[in-house]
Amino acid sequence: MLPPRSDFPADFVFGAATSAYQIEGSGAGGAGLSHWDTFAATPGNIADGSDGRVACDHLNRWPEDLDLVRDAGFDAYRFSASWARVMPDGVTLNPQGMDFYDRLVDGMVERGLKPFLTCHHWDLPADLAALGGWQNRDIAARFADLCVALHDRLGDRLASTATLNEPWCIAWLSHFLGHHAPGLRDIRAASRAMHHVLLAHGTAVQALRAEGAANLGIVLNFETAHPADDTPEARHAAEVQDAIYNQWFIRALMGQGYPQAALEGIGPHLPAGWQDDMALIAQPLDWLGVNYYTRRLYTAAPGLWPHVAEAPGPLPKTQMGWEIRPEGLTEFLTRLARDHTGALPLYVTENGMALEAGQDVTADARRVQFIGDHLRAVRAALAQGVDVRGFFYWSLLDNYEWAFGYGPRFGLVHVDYDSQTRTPKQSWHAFRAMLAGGDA
Ligand code: IFM
Repeated sequence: MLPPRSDFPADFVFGAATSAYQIEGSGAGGAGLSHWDTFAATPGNIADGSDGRVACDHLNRWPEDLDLVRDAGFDAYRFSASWARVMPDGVTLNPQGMDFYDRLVDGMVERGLKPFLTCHHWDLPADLAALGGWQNRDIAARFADLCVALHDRLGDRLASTATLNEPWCIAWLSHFLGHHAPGLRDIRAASRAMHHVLLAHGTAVQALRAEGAANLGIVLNFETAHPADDTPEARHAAEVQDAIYNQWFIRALMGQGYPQAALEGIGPHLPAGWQDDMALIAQPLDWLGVNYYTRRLYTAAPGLWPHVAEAPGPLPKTQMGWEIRPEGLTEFLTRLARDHTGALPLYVTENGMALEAGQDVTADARRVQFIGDHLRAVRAALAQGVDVRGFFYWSLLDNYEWAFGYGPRFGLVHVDYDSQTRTPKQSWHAFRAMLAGGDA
């Protein structure tokens, strides 16, 4: 059961979220190659050998997809712009690409949906990746140019603009753990990316403000890091993991400096003079986006820093193997307000679960339960006085789950990738009933 809409403030925003590379179809519309196209073209990187060239063909089917957002009764749609579509080489404007987002935003407005833009959700143009991507300090200026170009064309209709989605994934997951494009496992590359991604954010916010842009934020992901047992070693491992994942970005953004437990390993590899960038990184924000999915258990690993290894957890899991722990969402929302963000409005910009393909495609009662439990977790944070302004389900559609390919299905709407038929699942109907004010 989903909690009734009346449990939330009258102006609380309910939405569904997607990202460009995961749904649009990257191989059309004058787009350049992104580093996800090239990463996916390299054998062994993607579980099923797939890529995002067609994905959900949203580039052509977006009116039907926006109808699904509207018909569920959502207030808002969170989407991202593909950098390689807007600027195929990362620099030069592609009018055809920008026209697509112009039509898409018009389509949202026509349907009464608030457009929540994310300027970058991981599909870095391959030409910029070839210049070092997030390792190269110049990325900050290039990214600011992208954000300003998007604002100049779309800003008059946007309800909100986020600079980046999940900088931990852009930097650490992609340059240290090697799981995402560009697939590096290199502490120096990762450390530089950890800093430059924040520098790019700060540079972009400053440039956007100069253009008169309003309602600016950034979307961070948070994962509960618990010790796997009660040993000091496991407790230390969980603290280091928490510092890298849950504190690095928010502390820098709020002018609190990088956490010492992460600086121990990352500090020696940061670009020279990084301290001079910290004021620019800590630009005032209008809101923070919080993505929350799971908690993980950690134990000490021998060998090299960060001495952190993941241990299996006992809780029920999603298809991704992610433990389901809704109270972690309440904990993060209250912890953020208490330790970092104060009165800054928070949005849950992503929360959702994957189920396998092949299960009864639309009878996703487990997902309805998952969403209900997490909405109740948001309600608990509201009851404790945290200023949470909205909740976006990830994702509107089944889509390309990055290195996992098309196996995991997070959607409220099933997508048959052969026919591109969309079929709303039980969870979509549950949202529709709830948002219409009935029982879900
Ligand atoms: O699909 C991703 C999304 O791109 C970013 N946040 C997490 C989702 C599920 O893994």
